[in-house]
Amino acid sequence: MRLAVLADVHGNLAAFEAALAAARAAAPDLLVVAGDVVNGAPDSRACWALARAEADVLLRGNHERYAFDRGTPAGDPAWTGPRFRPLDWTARELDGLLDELRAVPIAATIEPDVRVMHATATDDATSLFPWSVDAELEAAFAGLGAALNVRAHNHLPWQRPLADGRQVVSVGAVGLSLVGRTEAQWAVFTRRGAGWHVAHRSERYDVAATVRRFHESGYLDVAGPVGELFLREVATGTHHLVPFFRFERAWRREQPPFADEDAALAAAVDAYLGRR
Ligand SMILES: [Mn+2]
Repeated sequence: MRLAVLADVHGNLAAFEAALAAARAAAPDLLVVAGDVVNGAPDSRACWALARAEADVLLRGNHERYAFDRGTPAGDPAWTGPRFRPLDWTARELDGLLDELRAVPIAATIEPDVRVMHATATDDATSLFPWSVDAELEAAFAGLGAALNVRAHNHLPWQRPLADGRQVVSVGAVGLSLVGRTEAQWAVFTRRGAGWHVAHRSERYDVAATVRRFHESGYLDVAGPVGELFLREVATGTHHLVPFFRFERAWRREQPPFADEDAALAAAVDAYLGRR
């Protein structure tokens, strides 16, 4: 029994195609796409269509939820504001598909001893890292999940045992690698006796093709300054959104008032990128 798990595509079609080709070559019994297929890079619609066509099991993540809850009472009002302009592009891309996204689960039991999820078994946005304290990891899986729990969401490949011997494996990101290299990451699980062997995999892909899509699709005109930060993350394989928001908090304290939030954000991104 072999399982391929791909997650966190974030609209990066060239990366998704490369990871899918490698996953297919591994001849898995089941191919799972574990959420955050959309939002970030420009090609959310094409990535969603490819996920629907190729995945034996399709899960959604928090970024699908941002798209379908945006502008509804369930959504955060911030999701329609300047910081979420990339989501304007994504929502436009996904026109007519939002009910379909909403209908997809965040977790699934795919073998009696294997549960796959976007973040945790009951939540699509809980962050867990290799350096998370044991109590945090235990709390996220207390009474939940399976012998093998496969998650994604934080764009880092790692694995840790729980105190009771169950395993938590986090898979890296297909479309938004944040490990300092531009690569499409996924994982393959092979049953070995009573347990599972995991191999974290990474593929080279045509990063320049994805960068061109940012410039040629019209995305940057809609997504604005935060869209530029997504472009930086894709192009470099390093964090820019979290460092920017940290930078911005300090930077804003030194600035005069701005005419509006779009202007403030544009100036902050310019300052962060060293353009003024
Ligand atoms: Mn996520």
